[in-house]
Amino acid sequence: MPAQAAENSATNGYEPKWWKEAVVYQVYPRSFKDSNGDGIGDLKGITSKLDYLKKLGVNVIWLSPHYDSPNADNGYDIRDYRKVMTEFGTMADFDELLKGVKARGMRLVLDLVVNHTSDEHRWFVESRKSKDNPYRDYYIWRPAKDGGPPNNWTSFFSGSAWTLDPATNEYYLHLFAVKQPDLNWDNPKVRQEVYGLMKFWLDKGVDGFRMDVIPFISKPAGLKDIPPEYLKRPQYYYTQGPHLHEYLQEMNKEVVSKYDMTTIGEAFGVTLEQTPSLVDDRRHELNMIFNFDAVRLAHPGPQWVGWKLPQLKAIYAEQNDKLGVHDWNTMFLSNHDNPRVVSTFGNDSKQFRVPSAKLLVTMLLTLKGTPFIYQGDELGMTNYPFKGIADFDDIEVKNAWKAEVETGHISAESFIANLRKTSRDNARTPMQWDASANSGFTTGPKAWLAVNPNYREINAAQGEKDPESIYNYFSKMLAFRGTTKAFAYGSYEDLDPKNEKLFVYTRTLGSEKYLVVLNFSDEAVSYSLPGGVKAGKLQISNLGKAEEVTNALKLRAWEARVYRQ
Ligand code: TEU
Ligand code: CA
Repeated sequence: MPAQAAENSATNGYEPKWWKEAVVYQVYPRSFKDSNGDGIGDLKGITSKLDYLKKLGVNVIWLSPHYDSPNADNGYDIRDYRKVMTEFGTMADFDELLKGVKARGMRLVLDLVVNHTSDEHRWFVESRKSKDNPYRDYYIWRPAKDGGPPNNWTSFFSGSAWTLDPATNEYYLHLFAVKQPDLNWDNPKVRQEVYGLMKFWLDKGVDGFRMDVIPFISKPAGLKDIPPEYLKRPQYYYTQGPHLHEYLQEMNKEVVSKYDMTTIGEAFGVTLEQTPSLVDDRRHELNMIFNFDAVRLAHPGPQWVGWKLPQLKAIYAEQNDKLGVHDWNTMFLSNHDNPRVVSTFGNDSKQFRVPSAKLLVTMLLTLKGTPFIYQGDELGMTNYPFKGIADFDDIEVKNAWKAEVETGHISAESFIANLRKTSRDNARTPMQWDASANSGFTTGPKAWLAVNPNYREINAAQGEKDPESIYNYFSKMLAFRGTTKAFAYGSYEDLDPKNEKLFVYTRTLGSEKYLVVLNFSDEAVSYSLPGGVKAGKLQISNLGKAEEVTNALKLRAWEARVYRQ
């Protein structure tokens, strides 16, 4: 046996790493906690809630962008990478937050948004001035073609990905909003700027980066038209740039390899087949990526299509098959770009919200891959009852309204009905801290986005007080996972992939074997474990004590159990 493999026999061949054993909690600063009553969450607000996060039991905090920004896309349009967004506070507030995170033995991961900047970034302000400006080549400029945009590329926020700039009468590329011009990574100066700003934050002591749409940094050669088969899902085309791996390896050599840090690529448009090319640890590119197959199962495109349990299981089985000991996976079903996890994959009715939210975290923390929890999931926060276009803030929604509803392609009713299930704003409503006005999120008269009206029942104060709450169950599950290496490194086997109601799987590390049984339905289910498997000793159940069993289980609606075999 090679030395390395022998060394890693206790971890099933995986090289042990802190980021493989951690659970990450995503904070969306604008909606987490407002400290000064202006209705906008801020860094001081986050610092004031670090004890809450520590008590919950998460190890790493990922902060969505906190940099200076005109907020065309809530901070994903950065004006100055070395400055804190004024609404969020000052650099001193950031240093205080980082200190607080470290003092509690947690880690901080920042968002690195370097596929594009804001159009108000100094580089773009210069770049658009003239064709011979020293910053011209920091972005992607092209002349018109046949009196229109240079190619057929579309923006994720509706319309062409090209905007004509009158100053020089050329088009610039923006895969997202008009105010988010794409950087030209083929320019070595741009890459050096990025490495410099990464070091700026790493030298302060942050523990890594979640990299926004990182597979888009190298554009497909020749900027040709999107081929017809990709037109509906251009993200699978935009990830085909020829230099992606070269740039990530360069970034690793110049920055990442010099720090004890983690890298998580947001890999919208990357297939599972392509994944090892980004995360195989012998390639020195990224530690792990977000694959969208599971999170977008019910809405792979803009339209809600629903989902079935065997489809979700098939995704996890395939991930398990296609990723080897040199790769690593992530597990997540929610973030700031997706609707609420309990509303999408559970059942957010009065009767089943609590058990289904608990079931979902049982699953996320016992599947293979580093779990990511989105703020408010620990309270079972739900989608928002949107009534009309005025209820939304998201630029994606506003642009789509103009493109689809105002042009008469879609009726207002069906547009809003779809958004109630799919909109990003579902996840962006303020954290529900307590039953006081504006859910205790702000002391001011108005939060930047309306609080979900269910905050009087669903809030952190309730969660911390009630021993049967979703919050306390999360905390128990997090502690369990934290002390059980089999959930990080154990092998995975789905015992009944076709079952439409139950998800039944094992995680095995050496002699340690766990059986997870999840009832994803509104009904009780009687079930005999396949192949005479015995359930073993019950470790955790989301519905309190379950009957003692050998191999015939009676599961209540949305019941989740973990056994040690
Ligand atoms: O998201 C890009 C992405 O992959 C999509 O989820 C996208 O936001 C949208 O849902 C397309 O329909 C990242 C950020 O997470 C998102 O908040 C930003 O808006 C986007 O990049 C641009 O920076
Ligand atoms: Ca504030």
